[in-house]
Amino acid sequence: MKSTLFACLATASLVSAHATWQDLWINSEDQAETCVRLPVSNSPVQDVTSNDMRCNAGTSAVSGTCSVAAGDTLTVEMHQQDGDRSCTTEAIGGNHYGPVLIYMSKVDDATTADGSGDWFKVAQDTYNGTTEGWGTEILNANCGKRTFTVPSTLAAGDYLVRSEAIALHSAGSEGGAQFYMSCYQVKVTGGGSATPTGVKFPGAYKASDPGVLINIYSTPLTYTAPGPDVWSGAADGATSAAAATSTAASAAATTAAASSASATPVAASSTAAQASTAQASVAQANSTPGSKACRRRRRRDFQ
Ligand SMILES: [Cu+2]
Repeated sequence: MKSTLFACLATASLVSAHATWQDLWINSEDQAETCVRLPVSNSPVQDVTSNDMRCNAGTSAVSGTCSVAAGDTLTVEMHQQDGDRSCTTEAIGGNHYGPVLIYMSKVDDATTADGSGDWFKVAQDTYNGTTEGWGTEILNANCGKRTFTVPSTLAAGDYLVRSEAIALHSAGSEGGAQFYMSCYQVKVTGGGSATPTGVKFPGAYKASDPGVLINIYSTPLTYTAPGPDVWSGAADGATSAAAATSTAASAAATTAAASSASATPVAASSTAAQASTAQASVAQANSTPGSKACRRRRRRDFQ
């Protein structure tokens, strides 16, 4: 017990909270901030009816667009402070538990688009009831990085990529959920003819959605992420089926997850690999001394 308490206190002293999606990788190539609409602060959006739900508050289009081939991977990267990409600092503060979701929206010109079009979901890490692991914990275990595959059948053209983390530590009352998102400007090359339909921001989420208004400290906990399902044409569209991995696959994924804590993101080449990597990362996050035991104790300590 004594060591658990110590671990909790040690963790608490490191927690500082808010964060910003700020970097992008194309496959294993670091684009840093060249095509992100960088939020003006690391504070969250909390009004789901606001236009700020599209690409964060006070952001505007930038000149850079990152080019990626359909079927290749993008990695979005979050950190607490702009420019601090250290893997020794949690990507998003320790008690900011919640899902990580990634959307795309086809636009005429990524350097001018306002985000008012249709958004479809291409990836998400929500909550794993078996390991009691959240998407934000997977993110922290991977140095703020989340890799996803640009759907190979997607029509070529300009897109906005919207990465989002939702912190639910204070979501037990309406308006308490914290939304952290950034838009990246990309141009997809190759691909097919798919133009998935989607949802609008604002509009996709309601303050009363079960994935937005929720006491995450209640047990047993089940969780349904807000917004649509992951588009079936996306590599992540079958994540739940792929989650049942063999011991061998999990062991391999653990190695991959461990290496992803360094500078190069994991280039998941298949749905199964990505899902098992996520599983391994959750296990890794939850193996931190006292992490699960601390969670309930920490819950009122931070905003
Ligand atoms: Cu916060």
